[in-house]
Amino acid sequence: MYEPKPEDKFSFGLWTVGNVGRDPFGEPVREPMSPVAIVHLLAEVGAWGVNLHDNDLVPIDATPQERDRIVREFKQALDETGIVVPMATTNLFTHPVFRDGAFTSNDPRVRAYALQKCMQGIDLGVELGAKTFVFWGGREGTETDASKDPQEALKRYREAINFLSDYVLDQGYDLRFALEAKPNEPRGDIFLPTTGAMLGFIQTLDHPEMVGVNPEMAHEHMAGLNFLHAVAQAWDAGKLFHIDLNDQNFARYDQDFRFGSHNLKQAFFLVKFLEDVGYDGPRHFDAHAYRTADREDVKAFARGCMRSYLVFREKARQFREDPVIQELLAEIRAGDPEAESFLGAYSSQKAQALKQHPFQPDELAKRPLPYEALDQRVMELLLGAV
Ligand code: GLT
Ligand code: MN
Ligand code: MN
Repeated sequence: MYEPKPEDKFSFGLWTVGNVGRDPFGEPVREPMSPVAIVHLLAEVGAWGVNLHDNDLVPIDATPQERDRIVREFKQALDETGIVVPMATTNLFTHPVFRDGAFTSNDPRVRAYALQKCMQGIDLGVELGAKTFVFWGGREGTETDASKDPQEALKRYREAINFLSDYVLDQGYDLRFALEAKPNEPRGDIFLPTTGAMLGFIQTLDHPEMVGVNPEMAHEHMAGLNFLHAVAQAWDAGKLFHIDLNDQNFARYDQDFRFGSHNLKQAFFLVKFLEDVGYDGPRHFDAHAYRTADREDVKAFARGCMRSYLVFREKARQFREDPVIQELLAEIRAGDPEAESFLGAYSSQKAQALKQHPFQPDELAKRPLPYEALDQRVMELLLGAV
């Protein structure tokens, strides 16, 4: 019941299971794994897909011959295992050239280099079968606002995404973009810090239909926000092109914990939402194992992400079938035909009738809202007490 299946579309980045455990205070704790070895590990644990940055696979200084050999060997591992590449992206943050950003760098040579790197990353992603291309602008930001005009930065950001959209169209690629927000880290303040900000920005682009979002649970939590609400807004806008599932303590650095490891309730309501609306895109775990983990424990981490998703999916089914919850919800959500006749689309007749309607707010305020009982029942369902 909790075994991952290809139709669950569970994917991991090369950078996630391959994470060597370096942090700002300490050296790597795990041996690096080759991309081919990671593909085999993912197949072993039952994943469906692998995502990558250009340089997770092809080193930034590889010759064209080396690139072709690496890609050939990687494709062979994909063929052998049946693992697919649903998403690709560009590393615009590791090399020192991007220390002041890529698309928003103050140096036009860096901005142009970033575009070149993205076009090559897009070519690579398409060659591997990716249908989604993510942009995470971790270095697009400032430590001091003396350094950049934020409006000019947005203009540069927009021009870059427009340029690359036109490149995709020009090449005839079947590829959509997904913008991933994060409030801070590595920059002091990153531009377009939340999924909501990204959704607003997308509407200012030349090809908004090609561009959606890749919300990450940990990133919204870093900003103290409700991830489910961000995802719901993205879904409502038709923009949930991809999703990064993980976990995170609020108000911390980017922890990228195993999905379901920390905020059980948030994870549950998120899975329930994705299942209820019928989201059928990749379920990408953008997380990494604790720094204490060895290779076996990394597998436990990867299996844990998928298993937790499936447990929450089963809990969502139980939620829908639980008589106590459904009875409480029926009571809470009971309609009122007269009041409903005032709602919905405007008409001047309706407005006049509504203005004259004698409401009794004191009476309305007495309606029971047993949210305590409801929440307790949900908690007991999650904890296995019912
Ligand atoms: C980096 C970041 C992630 C992004 C990846 C895509 S890279 O690991 O922390 O949230 O999704 O660029
Ligand atoms: Mn993260
Ligand atoms: Mn992410």
